[in-house]
Amino acid sequence: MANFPKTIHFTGLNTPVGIEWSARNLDVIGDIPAEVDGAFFRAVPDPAVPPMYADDIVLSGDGMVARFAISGGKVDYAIRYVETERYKLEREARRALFGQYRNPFTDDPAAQDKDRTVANTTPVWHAGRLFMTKEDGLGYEINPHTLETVGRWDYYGALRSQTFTAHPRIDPQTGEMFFFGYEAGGLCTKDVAYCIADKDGNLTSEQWFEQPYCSTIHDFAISEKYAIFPIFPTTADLERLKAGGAHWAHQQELESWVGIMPRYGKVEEMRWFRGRPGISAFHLVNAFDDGDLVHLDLCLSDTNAFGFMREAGGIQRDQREIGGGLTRWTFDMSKDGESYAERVMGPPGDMPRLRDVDQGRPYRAAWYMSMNPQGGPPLPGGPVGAAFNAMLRIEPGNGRIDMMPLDFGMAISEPVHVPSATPDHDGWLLAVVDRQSGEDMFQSELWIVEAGDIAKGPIARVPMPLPMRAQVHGSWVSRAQLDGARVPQAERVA
Ligand code: V55
Ligand code: FE
Repeated sequence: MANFPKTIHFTGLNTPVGIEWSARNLDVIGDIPAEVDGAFFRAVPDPAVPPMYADDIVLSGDGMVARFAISGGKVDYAIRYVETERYKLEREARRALFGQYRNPFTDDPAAQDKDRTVANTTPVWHAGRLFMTKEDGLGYEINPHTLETVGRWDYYGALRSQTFTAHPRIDPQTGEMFFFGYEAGGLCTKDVAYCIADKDGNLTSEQWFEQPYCSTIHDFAISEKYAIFPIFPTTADLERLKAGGAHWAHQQELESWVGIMPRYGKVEEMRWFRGRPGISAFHLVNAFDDGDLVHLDLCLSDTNAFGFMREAGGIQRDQREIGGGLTRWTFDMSKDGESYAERVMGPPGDMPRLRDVDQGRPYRAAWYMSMNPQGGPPLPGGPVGAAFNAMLRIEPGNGRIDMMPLDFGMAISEPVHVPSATPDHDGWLLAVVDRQSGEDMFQSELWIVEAGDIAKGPIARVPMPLPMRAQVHGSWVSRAQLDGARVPQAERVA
């Protein structure tokens, strides 16, 4: 990797791998329960060519889609590049044509007006299709059996938004996918498209509204009645981009907002609640209705978790000095006004997971990643540069918190949740765990953990034969869902 910069974004756990590979029948230590039957898809940013600028970041890495296929206690693995327009152009040129993160004004002329997205954030399964998504562009459909790229997904030309979130929400009862795109009308616009796709994958609704300022809306939430859009003061500016500057700058003094509208309503019905200045959250756990109240649980921090977004806003703060916690916001929809209640429920952390059936509903337990107080300094790596080394399970109803701590020199990436058919059984969590084994050497393993008893550690482990670059998000797709996969159709071209 001699041609990559020697920064946190390209060394340690973030060392580029760039190998498309597969392996069958990986070694399994312990027993994988028979109910764990399906595929764990992972989104892994991994730059295929060295970056144009030495200060490039993990978030710019070309998306790779990986799959652990698990059945009968056996595990196969495969990983391939998402063949975005950008990936194909740069592969052909054998060098970077696209410049800074989300700044087209820094691109090579050969990249002009081309699709800049790297589809590297979340594998999304809906209505029999798999998409690789990133919030700056449309998703790319992936053949879930071969991991080949089918093409850019725009709902048969129906979607007007230029972007598609990496965090759509699927209602477990209706099968509908609720999603949005921000900067929907183009670079640095305040336009947000709020959309619904029905259970068959057809776009049934797309409405646009303006957010208070152009912020990075990374995630949103649905309850049974509402769609909820959090607006945090990390903002984009076209003049800054034209001058070659950063897409995002965090503004510590600027107020935050939450927009709430009936999920089947009109965007004109949006109610705006005003929040504290400077706060930030990338991921929301869940939202649910409780009479006239709406509860929103989120991984809140007192500033932006990404160093490059803080620095662009002139904020000097060490990663370890960021405050925050798992937080519940409660909105009383029967009252007028802009205020809401706030209560801290758990330690700081991120990458929350929920059972699919609990989406938008009251829930018994959620899981998220955090820091082990006894785990020593975090391993450098992952998108923010410091990897998590503990998993937490929280029961918001009674405040109970359990931990699966990892030892010194270990890191965990976001798990997926696998449900069990047994009533009251929490199911399982599957996550990749990395262990430092030498200077710039890491051993990765897939861990299978009982979701109701995380403190006892993994019940099965799958050591990986090759290094693996840090993942962003993952998704579990059951055997039944895989069996219902649509065969990619030939008429759709990239
Ligand atoms: C995030 C990740 C991204 C991105 C913007 O985790 C935000 C947050 C992997 O890419 O482009
Ligand atoms: Fe995310």
